[in-house]
Amino acid sequence: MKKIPIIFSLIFISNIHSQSIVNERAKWFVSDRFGMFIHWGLYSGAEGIWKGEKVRYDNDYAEWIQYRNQIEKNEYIGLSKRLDWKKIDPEQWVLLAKKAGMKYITITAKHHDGFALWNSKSSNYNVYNYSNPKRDIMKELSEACKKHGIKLGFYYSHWTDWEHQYSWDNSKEIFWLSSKEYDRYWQEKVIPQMKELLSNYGEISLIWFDMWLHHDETIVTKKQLIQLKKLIRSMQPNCLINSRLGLSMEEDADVDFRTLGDNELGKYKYDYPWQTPATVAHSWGYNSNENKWKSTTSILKSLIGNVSLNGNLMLNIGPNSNGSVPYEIIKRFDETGNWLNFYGKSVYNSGAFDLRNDLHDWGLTTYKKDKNGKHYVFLNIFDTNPGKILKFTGITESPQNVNLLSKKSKINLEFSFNKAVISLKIPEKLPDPYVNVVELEFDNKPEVDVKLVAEKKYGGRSLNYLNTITYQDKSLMNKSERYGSVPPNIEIKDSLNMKWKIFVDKPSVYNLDTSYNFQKKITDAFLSIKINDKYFKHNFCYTGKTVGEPNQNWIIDRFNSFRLGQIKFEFPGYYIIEMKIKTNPQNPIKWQWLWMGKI
Ligand code: JFZ
Repeated sequence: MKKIPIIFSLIFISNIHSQSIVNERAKWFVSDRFGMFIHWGLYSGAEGIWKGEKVRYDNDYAEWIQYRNQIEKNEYIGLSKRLDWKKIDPEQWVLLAKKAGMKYITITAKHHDGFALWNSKSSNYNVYNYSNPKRDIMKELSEACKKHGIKLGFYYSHWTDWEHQYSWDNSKEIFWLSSKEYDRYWQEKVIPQMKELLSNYGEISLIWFDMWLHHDETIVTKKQLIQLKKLIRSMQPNCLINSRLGLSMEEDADVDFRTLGDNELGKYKYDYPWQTPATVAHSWGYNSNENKWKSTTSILKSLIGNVSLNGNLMLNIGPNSNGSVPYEIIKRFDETGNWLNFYGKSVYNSGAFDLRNDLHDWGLTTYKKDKNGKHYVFLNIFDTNPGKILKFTGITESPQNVNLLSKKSKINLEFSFNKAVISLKIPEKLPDPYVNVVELEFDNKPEVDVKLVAEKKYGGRSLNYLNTITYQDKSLMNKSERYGSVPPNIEIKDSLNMKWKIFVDKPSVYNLDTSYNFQKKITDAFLSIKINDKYFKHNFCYTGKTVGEPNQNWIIDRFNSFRLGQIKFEFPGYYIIEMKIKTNPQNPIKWQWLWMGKI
């Protein structure tokens, strides 16, 4: 029998890579960028509390309350009486999505509890039988979506179902199922219900499955998954399927977009469509115990951050027992929608630009070519000094126009261009309290130099293992440890050469510092730097130990900064910084960065 890990925190997604190009089907998806997730069902009646007790377990997802608090089915179904059928109004959810600037909705048509939110002919365990008056929530929602021009998708928990006798109920490690029994669940519930969802609710834009393991590690078979996929393709050929279907790329590359982990924002640029499912607090279903809300700025940063890497954001609401959404969410959604009203061109139909997305510390860039053939690079500014100069490094031709977007009209910005740096004068008063957007307009797609290391907001450059000229194998980097008290570093056991390229736009003087950890008291390990014809040499010194967390017995190797000297650039231009580190396997060095601090 296949073994299934049961502990939630140990679960991670099988990294299913979807298609490597955007197919016709997914064109709308990569243009829309922002969607709404809705978790609502019987669990919403509990609101995160059962018999006076909070939802159990550290990962206290409120929609898991039946499983976590061990609620019997006959008691759990009683929650349908707590749901306030007079007040519940799915159209309100659609209007909220619209107001927030979201273009599509995915709702939990059936979550793990197995309860269908529509009038299902294949299972009595559905909302039509347990609402008063009888309701088909999916019908109402699909009509409201149609009315307001929002695309609709269904979340369907295929692998897990806590209701059906022969389904996977997350406790079956104790009472195993035979594959034959499981297939009964599949053929009696999953397939017929999927047929209903694809027949009776108009056009369905996507089906969102939720299996976070590869099928090899579950009771589900490849055959069953392919049956499901074929059914969708035959009934609604335009409907997208996400990667949590549970097949791997090698077996079947035909999934439409990749789903990252819950609240896992993008780190890398992908060419294929992908999406982060995210919450505003923590739970997906309504949880009355929660009060840590992400700010509007952080929501916008998550959205823009994903778009800057060709990804989408799907942000969740968990309406409560009367179908209403917490004020804190409404407020943030209003603010987000309001922002998108004015600055949405940086998000909708935009994607990654050709430069590294972490190049600048003032914000992130997005890019689009518009209908008229103009090219726009959007500078989404999170952090800048009003009245000061903001520098954009990496584009090697001058924009035709530079505008600061605002609610009234565009503000033409003064700028200067010098070979690879565009300098903008940021006004004293910025138009937006969250994220300001500057658009650089070009007639052609601008040429870039991807190798340059940009200046930080306060001047200076951090040269490290990841922003060298030559490709570096990222996997060799040691990640930060112990809550970041040990910073990311590269361990050098023999020798390593690195090279960086910078552009200096004005004559200037820099201090050169380097940071590392070295635990030996010898002198045959050294570093040398060459810039033009100037050399800097440094013998690695013993950096010793430090306490990682005050008043705790937590002693770590120390990373310390050392001054190497000063370098003067008399002329503007491109410069190469070359660094050599030499040591031997007995004396490894953990090297962190070279800092060029502007004086
Ligand atoms: C799943 C559900 O269990 C949860 O209730 C919610 O619907 C969420 C959107 O999806 O939870 C997951 C799924 C995948 C991971 C973590 C939680 N994962 O891959 O890390």
